[in-house]
Amino acid sequence: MADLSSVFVRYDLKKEAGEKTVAVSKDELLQKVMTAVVDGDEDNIVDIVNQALKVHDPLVVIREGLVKAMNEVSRLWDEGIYYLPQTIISSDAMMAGLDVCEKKMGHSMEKKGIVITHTAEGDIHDLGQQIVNALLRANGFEVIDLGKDVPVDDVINAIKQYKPAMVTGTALMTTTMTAFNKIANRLKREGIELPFVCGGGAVSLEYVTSFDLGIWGKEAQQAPPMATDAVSGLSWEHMRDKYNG
Ligand code: B12
Repeated sequence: MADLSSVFVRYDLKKEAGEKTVAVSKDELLQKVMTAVVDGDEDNIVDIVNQALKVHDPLVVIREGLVKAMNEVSRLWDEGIYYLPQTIISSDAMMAGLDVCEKKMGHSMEKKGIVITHTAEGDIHDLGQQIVNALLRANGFEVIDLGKDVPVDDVINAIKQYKPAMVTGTALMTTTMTAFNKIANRLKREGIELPFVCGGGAVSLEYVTSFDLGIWGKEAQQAPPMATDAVSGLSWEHMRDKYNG
């Protein structure tokens, strides 16, 4: 009888195992989380994250485990070691881990205010947005998640419908980030002013501050304090001074 034991071995990863190095955490449990995401270990990520959550706060698991692991995946991609399949599997593992952390954080009963989040038209890179969603919800904000690849018109219509205190956008591609100044210009033309926090690998401080309403978000952790300021009535100009000044 033929030996089929190695039929599911992923030779692509096996071959590259020597070449990839996962960013090292001094904490064994966080290191396991990182390794599981980088290896795309979808079978075990939930258990591994649950183990880490016995010791660490969910925000620490997100920041020191999941986000660091995706930074490592980004590096592996940039260096040509990872291709689309490995990256997709790692992304899925990260999302599964994030889901566990989000459940553990729970949602506070009283909502502090509404924030609309979206990933730019034409862009399916939504991991940054998902992290932003989780952190905002954990901090008691009502998140209207418009999802990924959201047409400019849909963002404008949602802002008119829900009247949020703040809107966020995530873009990972130079071709898609241009949706942000279109949104900001449309809002200004229609007399709507609110802080529009834009983040994601493609966008820079220079780009986001080149149009009115725009505030650059470097790290997802900035989203809750920014939303707190927006709800308390801080204008987009003051927020820009505070966070991008
Ligand atoms: C993972 C990944 C994918 C995954 C996406 C899975 C998913 N669900 O998101 C998959 C495999 C599906 C994918 C597909 C593609 N990808 Co891709 N992908 C990446 C990769 C490796 C990592 C991106 C990532 O998720 N980083 C981790 C997240 C957490 O980072 P982030 O979103 O930037 O968020 C952080 C901050 O920016 C910030 N943040 C983000 N949003 C916000 C919002 C607020 C309010 C705040 C405060 C902060 C904030 O917080 C986060 C950290 O705390 C990058 C390479 C790289 N070096 O970045 C390429 C990359 C983005 N991809 C790229 C490309 C070209 C593609 C494809 C077109 C490939 C193809 N030929 O099909 C398609 C895209 C199709 C499309 N229409 O969108 C290019 C884009 C080039 C460019 N500059 O235009 C990159 C840069 C790779 C490269 N060097 O060429 N990709």
